[in-house]
Amino acid sequence: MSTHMQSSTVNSTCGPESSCTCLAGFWNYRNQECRPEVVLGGGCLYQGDCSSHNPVTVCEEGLCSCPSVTVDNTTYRLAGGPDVCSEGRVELRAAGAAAGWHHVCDDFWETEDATVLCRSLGFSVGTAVCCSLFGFAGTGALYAMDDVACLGAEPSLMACAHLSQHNCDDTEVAAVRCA
Ligand SMILES: [Ca+2]
Ligand SMILES: [Ca+2]
Repeated sequence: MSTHMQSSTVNSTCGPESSCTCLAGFWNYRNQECRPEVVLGGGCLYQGDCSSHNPVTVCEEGLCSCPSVTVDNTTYRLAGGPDVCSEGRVELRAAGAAAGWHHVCDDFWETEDATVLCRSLGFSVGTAVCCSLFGFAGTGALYAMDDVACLGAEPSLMACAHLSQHNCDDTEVAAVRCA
């Protein structure tokens, strides 16, 4: 939020006695600069670029992202959904896997699977969302899992029965709504 700047700067407004504040949509970086607040998926330099707009989001690899959680050497997060970070496509990165975030194929992607993923991210329940509602995998995207068959009580998605090989194209991206 806008707090007092030491002096006038770009994107600030100043009152009497050179009392300056950042304009709406900007945040005060160390009383030196009014930086733009950034929405989910936008480019960031500092954590405050993201959290000034939404305290839930984090600046990771230069983009405002939903926070990730690591369980048993695999890191999970949601992407492509609204700013609240309670829904989006499932992305994961396993230790030792090829660089970048990998996808989950939506074959047999169901309530139990979504719930395991959502619980590992700190929510209570999950609803399965199919068919790339929150974005496509993109050409050459990597899938880490297919035919996920959770029973519902597993600690993480990777702990569920699944195939590591897949037969999916880039429109078959598993997503969730968590609550
Ligand atoms: Ca399949
Ligand atoms: Ca399933």
